[in-house]
Amino acid sequence: MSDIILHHYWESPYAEKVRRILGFKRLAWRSVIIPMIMPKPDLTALTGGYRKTPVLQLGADIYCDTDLIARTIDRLHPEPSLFPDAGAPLSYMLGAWQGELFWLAVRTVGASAPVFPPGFVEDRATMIEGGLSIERAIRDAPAQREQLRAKLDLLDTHLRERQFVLGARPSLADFSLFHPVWPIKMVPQTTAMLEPFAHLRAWMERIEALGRGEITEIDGKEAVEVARKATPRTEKRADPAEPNGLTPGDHVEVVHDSFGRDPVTGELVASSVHEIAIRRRDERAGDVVVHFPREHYMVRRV
Ligand SMILES: N[C@@H](CCC(=O)N[C@@H](CS)C(=O)NCC(=O)O)C(=O)O
Repeated sequence: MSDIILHHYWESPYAEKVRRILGFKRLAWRSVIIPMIMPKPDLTALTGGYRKTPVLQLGADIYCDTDLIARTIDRLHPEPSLFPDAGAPLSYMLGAWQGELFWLAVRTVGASAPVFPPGFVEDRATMIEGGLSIERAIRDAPAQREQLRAKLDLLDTHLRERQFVLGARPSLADFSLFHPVWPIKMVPQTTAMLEPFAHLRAWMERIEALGRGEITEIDGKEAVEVARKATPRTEKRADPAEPNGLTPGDHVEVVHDSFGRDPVTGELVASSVHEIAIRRRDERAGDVVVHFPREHYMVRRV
């Protein structure tokens, strides 16, 4: 089995979701710190254009998006399960709420403290269709703080009766809902927002107690070299029920349906109801297979 390499930066909430999953599974992993803003030359050599954080690398197989990263880690390291009590569908359904919580938290933290480095806002503006208006962000900040409080209250009330989001054991739902609250706790100017929510705070401590696994640092060039020396492990697999009739060998483009719409193109290798894998060749990384989830991604023949 290939070593786990996670491409991330420490401030990224979505990366924190995966770091905590790796802690929950007590896994050893290699950490590659990627830049917070573009360009990210080592990362995009592997992904073919996807620039978001985090990305999981297993040899020459590259996994984009935390939904698929979680599924992949759980498939390779099934114990303890991320999906106890058949909780996978509900965990994924809560993903949309995770996204709402994430945006409210990021905007509230950003409006409360100087957390964004130079060039950050301009960089993120390129990822949003129609750009990003600072005036609008400032105007909406008070209302978003209230919306955020309402969400935190729902989570706190839910956790009054339970140790974890789906019951007695941690599941993907916990990691999905933990990471957007984490920056609110970490940034001193917003920590007090969590004060009224004792159940939520106790739940966060239970997740933090899981740690982040055993970490070794490597640099991006080394990770590209790992891919170049490896052979992708993904076998050709057609999905007989593929709604648009896509089959292995087709040239396709995969793009997220909203934030960060950088397309990745390649030859379809395998697809199923929850995953699509495309092969591409990179000057530096060699032959790689890049994997995406199906939910929230658009796949088109090119
Ligand atoms: N749906 C994606 C969302 C990831 C995401 O939006 N991550 C943020 C960082 S927390 C990001 O990519 N920001 C832009 C960047 O890092 O370049 C996932 O689940 O992985």
